[in-house]
Amino acid sequence: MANLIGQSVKRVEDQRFITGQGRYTDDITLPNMTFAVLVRSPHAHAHVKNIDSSTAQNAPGVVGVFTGADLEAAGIGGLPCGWQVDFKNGDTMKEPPHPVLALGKVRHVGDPVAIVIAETRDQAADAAELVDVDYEVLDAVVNSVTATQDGAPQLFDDVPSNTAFDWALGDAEKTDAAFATASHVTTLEYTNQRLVTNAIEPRCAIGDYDASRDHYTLYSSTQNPHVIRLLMSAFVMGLPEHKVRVVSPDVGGGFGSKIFHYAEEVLTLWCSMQLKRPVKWTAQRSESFLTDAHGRDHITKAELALDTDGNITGLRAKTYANMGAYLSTFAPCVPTYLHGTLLQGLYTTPAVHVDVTAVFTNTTCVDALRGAGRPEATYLVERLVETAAHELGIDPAELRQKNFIPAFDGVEQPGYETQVALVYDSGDYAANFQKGLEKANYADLRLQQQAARKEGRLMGIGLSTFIEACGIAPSAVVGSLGARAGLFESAGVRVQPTGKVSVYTGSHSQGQGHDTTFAQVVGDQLGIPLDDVEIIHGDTEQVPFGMGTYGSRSLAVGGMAIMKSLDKVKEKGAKIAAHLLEAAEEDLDFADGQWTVKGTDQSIGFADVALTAYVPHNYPEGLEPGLEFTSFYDPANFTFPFGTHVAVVEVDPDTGQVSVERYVAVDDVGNIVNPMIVDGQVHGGVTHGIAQALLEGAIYDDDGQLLNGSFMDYPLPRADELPSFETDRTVTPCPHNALGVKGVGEAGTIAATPAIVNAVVDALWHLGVRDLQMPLTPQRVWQAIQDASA
Ligand code: MCN
Repeated sequence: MANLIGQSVKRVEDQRFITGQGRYTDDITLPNMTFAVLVRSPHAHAHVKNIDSSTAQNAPGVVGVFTGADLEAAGIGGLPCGWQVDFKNGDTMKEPPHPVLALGKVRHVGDPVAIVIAETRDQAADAAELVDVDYEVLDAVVNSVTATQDGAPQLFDDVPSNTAFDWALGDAEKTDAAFATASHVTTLEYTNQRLVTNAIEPRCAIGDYDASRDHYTLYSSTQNPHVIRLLMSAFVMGLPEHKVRVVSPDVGGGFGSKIFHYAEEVLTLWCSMQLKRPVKWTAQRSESFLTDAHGRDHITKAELALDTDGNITGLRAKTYANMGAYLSTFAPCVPTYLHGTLLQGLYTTPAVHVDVTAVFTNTTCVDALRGAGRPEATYLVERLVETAAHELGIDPAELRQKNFIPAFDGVEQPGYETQVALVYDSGDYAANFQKGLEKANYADLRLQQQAARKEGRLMGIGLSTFIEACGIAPSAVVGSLGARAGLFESAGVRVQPTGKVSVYTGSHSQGQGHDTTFAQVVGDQLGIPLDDVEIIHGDTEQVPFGMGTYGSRSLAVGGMAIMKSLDKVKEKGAKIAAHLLEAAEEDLDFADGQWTVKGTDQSIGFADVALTAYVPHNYPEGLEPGLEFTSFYDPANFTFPFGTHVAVVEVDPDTGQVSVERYVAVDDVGNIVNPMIVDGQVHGGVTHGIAQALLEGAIYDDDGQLLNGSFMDYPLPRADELPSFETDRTVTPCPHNALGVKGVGEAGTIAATPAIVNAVVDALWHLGVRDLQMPLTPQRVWQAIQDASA
C-alpha cells in the first residue's frame, strides 16, 4: 500500500512475542542433544598450574570434558579482534591471544577454563564442580589508570604498562593555544562508569555437527550471524565457510552485547564435532554478568575553553578506556572512532583534541553497549557546557544557543566538517533546541525552580543536546581506520509468482521491530499490503550476507539495501508491464501497485506482472524470467541524528533521593518510517540513559571480584520510577540516503545520562555542589549536600 512510510503501524511481530510464541535459541531442542557447562575462573588473575578432570570425566551422564590444551592441539585459534587501532607512534596495536579456553593463565573472574558436557544440564553442572583446577593466584588490577602505572600487575608479558594502544585526534597545538588564551576554563574529572548490558534473554549457543554432510550449524543468540560465521570459520576454527551455517532466531535484546564473537559459540560447535551430538550452552544470569561484554568504563579529564563572551574556543580531553582482560570484537573502535570523533557535539568549537589510552585490566571485556562511545562523548561535552554555564553565571540554554553550528541541509549547503574527522550530514540544531525548550516550557520551569527553592525544595532542570553517528560507513573509509570488516548491508527481495514478497535482510532484529518497519518500506514502494510482505533474517543459509544490527544502522543501511533491490524489481517490472500493455516503458507511471499508461485508464497490477515473470509466455524478448534481486548498499557517510532533551528532577534534601519529574525528548532522526516504533526506541533508550545516571554501575573490588553480579545487587530501572516521557520531533532528512532517514535506536541513551546529571547538579549548584559522580545514588547525593554545606 502506498504511504505506508510514516504510519504508526502496530508491530506485526508482537502477536508472537506477547503470546509467548517467540522462538529463541534456548527454545531449540535437537534430537540427541547434550548440555554444556563451563568451568570458570573464580580468580581475576592466576596461573593455571594444572587441570585434573579425571573425576569429572567419570561422573554420571558426562560425555566429554575438554580444556584449552585440547583445543590448542586441535589447532583452534583464539577469538579475533575486528578493529585495529595502532599506537600514536605507528606501532601495531597490542592484541594478545584471547584463547577460547584459558591457556596457562586466567585474566578475569569468569574466564573459561574447561567445558563439561553431559546428558543433562544438571549433570554437567555437577561434574563441572569436580574439575580440579590448581591456580596460583596473582595480584589483580581493575582500574585503567592504575594499570598503566609502574609496579601494576601485568596481564601479558609483551604488553608494557598493560596498554593496548594509545590514540589521539584533533589539532593539539591549536587546542593548547585556545586554552592558553581562554578567559575561562572549565575542568571536569570523572569516571563514566562500567555498565552491564543485561539483555532479558541470556546468551545461548547450540553447536550441531552433521557428520553425514560434514556440515556445521551453530544456533546462537547473536546480533550478527554472518560476521560470527566469518570470524568463527575463517579465523578461529579453520572451517570452510560454505559448510558453516549460523542461525540466530528471535533474539531477546542485545543492546550491543550480542554483537561480539564469544567463546561458547566456538566451544559448542567444536565439541559437537568431537561428540557427534548437538551441544547446547545457555548462560546462567551470573555468567551473563561475568562474561557478556560490558560497556563504558572511561576515566576522563575534560576541559572547555571559553572567551569573555561565552564563545567556546576549545575542548580537550584525556581518557583512559578500560578494555577488560582481552580485546573484544569491536572494542578498539569504541573509545576512539565512536567517541573522539563526536567531541565537536553541536557546537562550532574551533579547536578540539582528544587523547585516549586503551588499557587491559583483570575485568570482563568491555565493548560496545547502546550508544558505544557516543554516550561517553555526549556526557563529556554536555557536562562541560552545562558546568561552564553555571560557572559563568550564564543560562545553560543561552550558552548553547550562542555556540550552535548554523543550520545546513547537506544539499544546498555542504555538510559540516568538524575538527575531529567527521562531516555531519544535515542539521538544524538551534531550531531543534528551540522546540525542546518550548515543549518543556523552559522559561516557566526556571520560574518554578525559583519558587521551589523558596519552599526549600531542590528542583533541577537539566539540558542535554546530542549528536550521534549512526550506520558507521563507508567501508573504504572505516577500512582505512582499522576496521577489519566492511560495513555495508545486503538485501534480497524475492517477488513470488503471486505477487507476495519475501525480503532477506542482513540486519537482524533483537526487538527493534524490523518485521514491521522493513515491511512498511516494501509495501510503500511496491504499493502492496503489509500482509503481503515477509521479512526473513538471522540465518546465513537464507540471507546472502549481512553485517548485523548495531550502531542504529538497520534502517539507514539495511533499509537502503532493500530499497536498492526494490528499485531493481520496479525497473524489471516496468519492462514486463510495458510489454503487456504494449506501451513504451517511459510512458508508464507506477503508483499504488499499478503500472498505468500515462493519460489512459490502461493499467496492470503488480501481482499480474509478478505472475508473468514466472509464467513468461507473453514476455519481453531477451528478458530473464523471475523477479528477484539481491543488492549491497554501502552508505556514503554516517547518518547524524541529533536532539534536545530536558530533564526535570527533584532531590530530597534529607535522603539524597532523586525523582525524575518530567522528561522531554525532541529528537531529529530525519524522515521516519514508523513514529510509534521510533517513540518506543526513544523511550527504551532514555530509560537506559537515566539508569546509567542514577542506578547502574559494575563494582569490582581490588581483587577483581564483581561485587554486584546479580539482579539482587545490580539495579535496573522500574517503570514506577520513571515519568511518562514527552516526545516530539524535528525532521531534517538525511541527504545521502533515498529514505532520508537517520538512526534512532541509541539516541535516548546518549542524551539522557547528561540530561539527568545536569539536572541534579542544577538542583544543588546553589548549595555549593559542583559535580557528582555517577551513578547518583541517594548516598552520594546526600553526601555531596552534606559536604557542600559543611
Ligand atoms: N526507524 C524508523 N525511522 C527512523 C529510524 C528508525 O522508523 N528514522 C525504526 C527502524 O526501522 C527500526 C527501529 O526504528 O525498526 C530502530 O532502527 P535503527 O535506528 O535503524 O536501529 P537498529 O534497528 O539498527 O537497532 C540497533 C539499535 C541499537 S544500536 C541498540 S544497542 C538497541 C536499539 O537499537 N538495542 C535494542 N534498540 C533496541 N531495542 C530493543 N528492543 N532491543 C535491543 O537490544
